[in-house]
Amino acid sequence: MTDATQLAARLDDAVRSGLPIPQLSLETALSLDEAYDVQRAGVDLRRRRGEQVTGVKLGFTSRAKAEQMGVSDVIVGVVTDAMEIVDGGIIDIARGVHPRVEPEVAFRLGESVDPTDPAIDLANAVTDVAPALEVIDSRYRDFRFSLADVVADNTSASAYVIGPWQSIDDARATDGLAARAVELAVDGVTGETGSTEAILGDPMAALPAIQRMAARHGHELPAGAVLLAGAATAALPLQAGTTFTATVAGLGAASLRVA
Ligand code: OOG
Repeated sequence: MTDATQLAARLDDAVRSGLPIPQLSLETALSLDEAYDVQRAGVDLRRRRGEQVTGVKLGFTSRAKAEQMGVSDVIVGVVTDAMEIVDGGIIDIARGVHPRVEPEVAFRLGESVDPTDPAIDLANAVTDVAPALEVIDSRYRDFRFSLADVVADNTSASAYVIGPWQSIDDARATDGLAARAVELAVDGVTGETGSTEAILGDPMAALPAIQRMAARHGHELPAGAVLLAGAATAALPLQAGTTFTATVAGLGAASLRVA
């Protein structure tokens, strides 16, 4: 068993037990590339359990998020069908270690893309856009980590909800996607507010970033893949018995009930 497989198994145990582990970087010097190897080994474990990869997510695209977590580089992670919750669906709070939720913008690919092909512009393959919620749940104690730690931990990916899809062309024709108001509400009361501008200045800017990261770290971008562009505000802790709703002006809303 390689180190990456062993480290991935420790993170996977934390996902399944709900018990946090110490940061890997406290014991093991992990380069960023090695951290992506651990992430890949963790995704392989999920695949062997029958999970199917549904897409990729970008992290730390927002300055508020980066400041909240004390980390600054953009990172990429993988989402699977086991993480998907239908819009308005229920998440069991007992499933996580210390889950938090954040409002996002999601894209969907109409065709498969080879991210390593420099002639390809990922934006041209995107057909739809939607408001989304992402549940992040660091497997590390106190939600504290280095950049390598969080990459190894599949960028804290835990669950996601996609709101109504609409055509990217229609959405962009009316004012583009930048500078749209974003709200994260808890039981209908405003919790966090922000703007899609927080996502790299414009969520469209997440696409070349995803392409570059996917090419570098070997993530696939098949037709139908969901691309989560990153959070537009700081994250809020999930609380049992509450409903979280992310609203993106002009795109609509996505919601999640916590049981
Ligand atoms: C890492 C994941 C951050 C985002 O949208 O910035 C992320 C974390 O904060 O645990 O998904």
